[in-house]
Amino acid sequence: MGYRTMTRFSSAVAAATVFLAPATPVHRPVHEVQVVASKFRFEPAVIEVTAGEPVRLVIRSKDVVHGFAVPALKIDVQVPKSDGDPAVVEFVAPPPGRFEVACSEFCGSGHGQMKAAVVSVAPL
Ligand SMILES: [Cu+2]
Repeated sequence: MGYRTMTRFSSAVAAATVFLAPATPVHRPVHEVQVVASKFRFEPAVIEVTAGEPVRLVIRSKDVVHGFAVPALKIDVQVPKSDGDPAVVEFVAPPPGRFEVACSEFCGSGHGQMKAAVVSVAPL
């Protein structure tokens, strides 16, 4: 009797699991992008992401300290110089649009021209 009850319970759990599976959030793998900062550019200069996906930017400097700022997304991190750890930024890609990136740490004569963009596109 005890055994049967247990079996029925297990079957019910299994059925419930199968039934609920489609309702759980869709698994969204993190879109990781390696970004290299150097005097006076970011590579890639256009970081394309898909609206709604989780994004991780791993930003390394090839030379001095830089900053990676995306004011519209409230992102502003310091990027340590080349022998330091990379800066890591995680966010959920915003609705479609273009979001300007600028260096936010004075890094020399071309600092003001050190620009890039995060471009978010609609999912297919
Ligand atoms: Cu700079």
